[in-house]
Parts: sequence; structure tokens; C-alpha cells
Amino acid sequence: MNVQLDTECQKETEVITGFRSDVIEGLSGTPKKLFSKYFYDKTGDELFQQIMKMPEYYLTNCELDIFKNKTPELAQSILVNDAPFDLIELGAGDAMKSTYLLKHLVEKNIDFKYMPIDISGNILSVLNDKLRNELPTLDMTTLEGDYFDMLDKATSISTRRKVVLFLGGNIGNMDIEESYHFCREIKRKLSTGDVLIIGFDLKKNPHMILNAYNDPAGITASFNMNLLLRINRELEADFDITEFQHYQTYDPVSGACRSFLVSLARQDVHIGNNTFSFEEHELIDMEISQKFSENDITNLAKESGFHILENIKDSNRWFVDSIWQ
Ligand code: AVJ
Repeated sequence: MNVQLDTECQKETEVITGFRSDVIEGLSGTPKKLFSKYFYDKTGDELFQQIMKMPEYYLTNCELDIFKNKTPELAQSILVNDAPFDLIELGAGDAMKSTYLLKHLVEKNIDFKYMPIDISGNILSVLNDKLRNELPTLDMTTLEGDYFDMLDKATSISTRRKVVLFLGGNIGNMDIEESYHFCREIKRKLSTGDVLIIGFDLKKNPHMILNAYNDPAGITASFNMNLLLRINRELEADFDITEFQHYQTYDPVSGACRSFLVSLARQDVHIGNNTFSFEEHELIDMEISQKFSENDITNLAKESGFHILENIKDSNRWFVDSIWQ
């Protein structure tokens, strides 16, 4: 009993330490930077759910269109003679899209284990409750943590052919260099015959992309500000969010959609014993949501040792789920 408690406390401390050191390191650099993976505490999860419901945020509907209306195509591209396999989802969130695929596979009586991975324990418990209820026979193990740590864990549990889902345009949260490194690492962790499905948001009318991240209701701004509030709460800090303003950019040439918080005054912020000085107008680099051309995707697949089996697009051709082997 005590041993179990100890390891759980230890895990909690490790998680907070990682968060603290990432925040302190990020704010010590030039430009100041925070990692968007920390957006997703309980409030952050709720704000992202609101973002997905905004009319301007087209991404979710696009991928929903693919998973709802092209389920047989998706299933066909991942199954080999309906043989047993394991399905690992990186950044599963509430699995809104993948549930369509899961239902299809369960109905086809395919023998598979679903292993959703997410950094938010909160959203994993939401997902767990939802799927236990909707698909009671589903064989599922949820894994909370960073992509690679949990992918290692998932591949150590799995004994069968693997299919990895990485949806929602989550790859966009890496800059180009990181995404190349990420795909190479995935390739290294997979075996011949395994499949990777990655969702990419395509380059398109720049107004449309900027609007998706610069909503007039300010939900995206709150989503960014929430990380400052989380730091206040969890790391004994004193950010005054009225002294920061959200600023969003999209560069149609590089495809980088970037989110910043601008310091509205010269100010000091304390995090525990550390003090961070902000100049007036100084930026915190908060998030990148990279957009891709089909050429960018082909190059990324090739450079990381994959080949593209199929590209499945939504009916508007705004988003693609690319199937790699
Ligand atoms: C969850 C990473 C896909 O970048 O589009 C939405 C997060 N940030 N609005 C994205 C997000 C601001 C989202 N991803």
C-alpha cells in the first residue's frame, strides 16, 4: 500500500519538476518561450474543447469529416487480412475523431488493443469514461505522459503489428526541424509493416488560417493566458494577465502560424525564488501551428524513412490524413 502511495507521490513531484524546469528554462532564454504542451490542464482542456466548437476553427470538422465518412478507407489502409493488431494514439484528447474508427473496428470484430496517449490525465479520464460507456467491449489501456516516453511504454506492452495515430494537426505544434526529428524517432520505434497515420492542416487562404487562431471572441487568447494562470497556481508565480495581450501571426510563405503574448509594460514576474524581467512589448513565444503543402508532407515522409501509402482528404481539401509505412 505504502509503496504504491510513494510511487504515486513521486510521479506527481516529477511531473511538477519537469513543468517548473521547462518554464524557468523557457523564460530564461531569448526570446522568452513557453511550451504549448502545458496548455492542457483541466481549464485548458475545456478551452480547447470550446475552440474546436468555434465556427472559425475548421480543423476539427475537416478531420471529423474524414473519420466519419471515409472510415472504411481508413480501416482498409491499416488492416492486413483483418489480423489482430494494436492501435496507439498520440495526443488522443477525447478521441472524438478516432471513436468512429474504433466503432468500425469493433463492429468488424477485429481483435485489437487501443492505447491512447495524452499529456492530460484529465482528458484521458474523460475519454476513458466515454469509451467504457460507448464501446464496453473495447480493449483499452490509457497512457498519461509525453509522446515518446509513452510510445516506448506502448510498444513494450504491444506484441502485435502496430498502427500509430497522430491526428488533429498536432504535428503542427513542432517547428519543421522538430517534426523531422519526431518522424525519424517514430520510424525508429516502429517495425516493418507498422503504419503511421498523421493529420496535417494544409496551407490555404491565409485569412482563413489566421481567423482560426485569432477568433473575435478571444477564446484562443484565453487558451494562451490560461498557461500563465496555471503557472501562477502550480508554481507559486504572480503573472498579472491584464498586463499581457495575445498576438497571432500567420506567414503564408513558411506556413508557420504563431501565437505570442506581448508584455504591455515593463514588469517583473516571480516564479518561486526566480524573477523574470519583461521589457514593454517583449514577447513570450507560446505556440506554433505549422501548415503544410503536399510537397512538404512528401518530403517529411521521405526524409524520415517512410513512404506514403495514401492521402485521405476532407471534402473541402483543407486537411489531410496521410498514411505512412
Ligand atoms: C491541438 C495543436 C492541433 O495548433 O491547431 C488551437 C491547438 N491552438 N488553437 C492547433 C490550438 C490554438 C491545435 N492543436
